[in-house]
Amino acid sequence: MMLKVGVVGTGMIGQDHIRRMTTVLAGVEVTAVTDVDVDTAKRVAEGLPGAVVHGSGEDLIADPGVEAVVVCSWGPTHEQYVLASIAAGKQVFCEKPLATTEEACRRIVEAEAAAGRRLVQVGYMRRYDEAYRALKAVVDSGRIGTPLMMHCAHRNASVPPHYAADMAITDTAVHEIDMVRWMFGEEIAAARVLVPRKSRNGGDLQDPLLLILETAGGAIVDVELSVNIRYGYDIRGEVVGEDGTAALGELSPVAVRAAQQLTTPVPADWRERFIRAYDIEIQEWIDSIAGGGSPVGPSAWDGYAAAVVSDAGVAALRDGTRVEVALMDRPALYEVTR
Ligand code: NAD
Ligand code: ISE
Repeated sequence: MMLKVGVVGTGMIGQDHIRRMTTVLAGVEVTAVTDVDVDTAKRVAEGLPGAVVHGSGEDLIADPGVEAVVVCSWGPTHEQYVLASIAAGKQVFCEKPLATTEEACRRIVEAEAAAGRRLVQVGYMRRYDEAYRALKAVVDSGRIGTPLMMHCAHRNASVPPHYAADMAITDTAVHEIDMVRWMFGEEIAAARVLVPRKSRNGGDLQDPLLLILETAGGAIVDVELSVNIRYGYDIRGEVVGEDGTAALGELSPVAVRAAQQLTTPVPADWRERFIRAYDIEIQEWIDSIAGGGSPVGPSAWDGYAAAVVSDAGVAALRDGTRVEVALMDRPALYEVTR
């Protein structure tokens, strides 16, 4: 049986997920697409025999030919499509962030809890990345002792024109926020932001930033956010434990020695760096919900918790202060997470 999926938002990641669902993954077909940019949606649909182009996300969600929804539109539009999917009783995979504010995520959590079953998965794909999984396995094994600190770097070669000041936290650092909660198995308790001098590559953006996160258990994580670094897409992470350290390895499968130089390629962007992680993430989502099951990946609660920390990060950036994080009580639906 093929799971019939409708995609809301046919931009960069929407097209990338459509490519993997149609040429890489099993048990899925894309039966409908929509985008506020109708021409883009129509062009994408040309490569999808039989797919319907809908005039709105709501129409797509109501389509009986759509069993599950993949939301790949801009962050501020996620809430409306996730809530509409829950109301329709349809499974929804929502690209990160779940929504761009705590209040919006809370409404999603409350709607899903009222529905009484998991219908939402959030696209935090680092949890599926081989290197991050290997790093977590070392941390969980106790081999480096209790983790005390983590150093991270999140570097984008460039960002699109609609990338606004807060997005360094809400759209970029939100990956580290989710990853740290998962890596340490703890909530994040407070955030601060340090502002170094500005890169000439960033235009009006304050770029780079240094986000400091404190976990509930007292570990400290620093995250360098450089979103116009030009040389490529570079994601780093090193956990410092009591007895040792563990870091994400160099990811290139090849190193070239020529003309007195040693070179290894740097990925161009997230599509290249995390290609396998996205494949595994979406395949596991399809497999978990096919036949009426529930998703087991990052939940609406994870999306909510990341948004609360991200709001704290935005406030810390604005006010230059340390901002504490306070989460609502976790509904029983989310007691079991992985
Ligand atoms: P994009 O601008 O390339 O594409 C977004 C598309 O959504 C555009 O075509 C736009 O016209 C459309 N859109 C905007 N508002 C809409 C609405 N109300 N209804 C329907 N369509 C609408 O952006 P992108 O890079 O593809 O990012 C899309 C989402 O995916 C963002 O939430 C982003 O954070 C997320 N993302 C995740 C990753 C990841 O690593 N997991 C990587 C890139 C993007
Ligand atoms: C983008 O939306 C992503 O999610 C990428 O993984 C991240 O590196 C980038 O900074 C975001 O804008």
